[in-house]
Amino acid sequence: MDTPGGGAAGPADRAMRIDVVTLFPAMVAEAAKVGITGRAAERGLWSLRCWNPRDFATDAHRTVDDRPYGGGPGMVMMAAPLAAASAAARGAQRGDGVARSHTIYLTPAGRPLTHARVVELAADRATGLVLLAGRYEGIDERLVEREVDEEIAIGDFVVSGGELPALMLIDAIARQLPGALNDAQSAVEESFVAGLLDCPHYTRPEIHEGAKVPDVLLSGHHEAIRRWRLEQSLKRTMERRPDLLEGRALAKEERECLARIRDVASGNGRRK
Ligand code: 9WO
Repeated sequence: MDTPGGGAAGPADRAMRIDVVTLFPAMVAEAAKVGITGRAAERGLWSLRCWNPRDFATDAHRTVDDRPYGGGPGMVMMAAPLAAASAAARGAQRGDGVARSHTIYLTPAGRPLTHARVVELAADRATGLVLLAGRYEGIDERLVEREVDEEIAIGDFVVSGGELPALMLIDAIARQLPGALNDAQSAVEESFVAGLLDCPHYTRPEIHEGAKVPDVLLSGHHEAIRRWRLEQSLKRTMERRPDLLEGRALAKEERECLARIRDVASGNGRRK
């Protein structure tokens, strides 16, 4: 299924090409048209094509799955239709001027995805990505051995298919493409990239169900607001993801802020 992306792009700012092998191409194509990924495609930053292994099945019933050797529940995706669909994707990437292809299988057994890996994948726009989205109980291992360059897990959980993990990977990559984000969205990105969780956000009305917006955010005092937001990010990160702080180089202001937060948390909070 063709999902035309954006306009032409030169070598330096060429559009990133991503193909998805999936039994549900419409699910992937429609979801990718929404929000930041859709806007990035319209801006010519990336383009999507989907390939359905069922279109490459050779029998009259367009069979793509079969019972597992060795017995057991469920069905396994057959190697041949997947291999033919992957080859078609790679061939189309070559035909469209993509220098090389990198095939990624989305599976809980893969290497956990990190921001660093997303940045690497987004930076190499000369390499087309072919994302394999499995269904049923999995795919024939011989396909994995022969065709897959990298296995990626989005998290330690199992969902019904690889399509949603593939869409999460696409979304994370699209956000890294120059021109994809506006200033506000970049700010959200920056906070995670800075290694901190985001601060709390508030909008109108000032009182919702009796709960007020923090006074500092209404003060118009930009430096006080900046400090409050940094403090809140550090506090949340310390409480929810202390691992993000381990080994992270802290600026002097961040160190002092964390010390104050820890003092308050341990009950030694000195009034200013
Ligand atoms: C399922 C599974 C369960 C335990 C350990 C390893 C596993 N691999 C798979 C698998 O590859 N399943 C196929 C793809 C078929 C069933 C749907 N699939 C899937 C991929 N479910 N969940 C994912 C997934 C992918 C990336 N990150 C998290 C979950």
